[in-house]
Amino acid sequence: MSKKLKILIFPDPKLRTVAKKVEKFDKSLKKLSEDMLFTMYDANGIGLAATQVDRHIRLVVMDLSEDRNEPLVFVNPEYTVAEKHSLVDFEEGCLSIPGFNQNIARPDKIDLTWQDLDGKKHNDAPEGLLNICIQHEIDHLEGKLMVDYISALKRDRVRKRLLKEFNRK
Ligand code: GNR
Ligand code: NI
Repeated sequence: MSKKLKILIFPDPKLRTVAKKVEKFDKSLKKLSEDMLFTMYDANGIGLAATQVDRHIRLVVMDLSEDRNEPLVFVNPEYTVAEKHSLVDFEEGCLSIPGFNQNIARPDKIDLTWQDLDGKKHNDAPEGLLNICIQHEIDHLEGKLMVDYISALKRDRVRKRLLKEFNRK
C-alpha cells in the first residue's frame, strides 16, 4: 500500500537541506520511491525530489508521459553541462511553491548519470522536458528552489503570500 506524503511548502527551511548520497539499495528505498510516485501523481506533478517530502537523500521520481503511466526513478542523479550548449527558457512550476510559475533559463545539453533502485549505473544526455525537469529536481537535492533565480524583492512577495496561505495554518 502506497502512502501519501506531505509536501513541504516554501519557505519551509527544511527545503534548504542538502540531500545525502544513497548507499543502500534496499526495500525501504523502493518503498519511499513508490510513496513519492503516489504523492506526485496525487498532486498532478511531473517530478518530485525526496527533499520535498522531508527525506534528505538523493532520490527523484518523475513521469513525463501523457497517460501518467511511465514512472521514472533516479537515484544519485548527477550532471555536467555539455561544452557546446545553449540556454533554453521554459516556464516552470514547483509543488513546493504553489501558484508560482517562472521562466527559467537552463542549459539544453547535459550529461546525466544516475543509478536505478538496484544500484545499477546509467548515463544519458536527456533532451526536452526531461532535461529541464531533472535539473529542477537536482536543484531540490541541493536545497535550491526556483525562487532563487528571481530577485529578492519578488522572492519576498512569494514568501509572504505562501506563509499566509500555508505555513501558518
Ligand atoms: O510538476 C512540476 N512541473 C514542472 C514544470 C516545469 C518544470 C519543472 C516542473 S517539476 C514540478 C514538480 C516539482 O516541483 N518537482 O520538484
Ligand atoms: Ni519542484
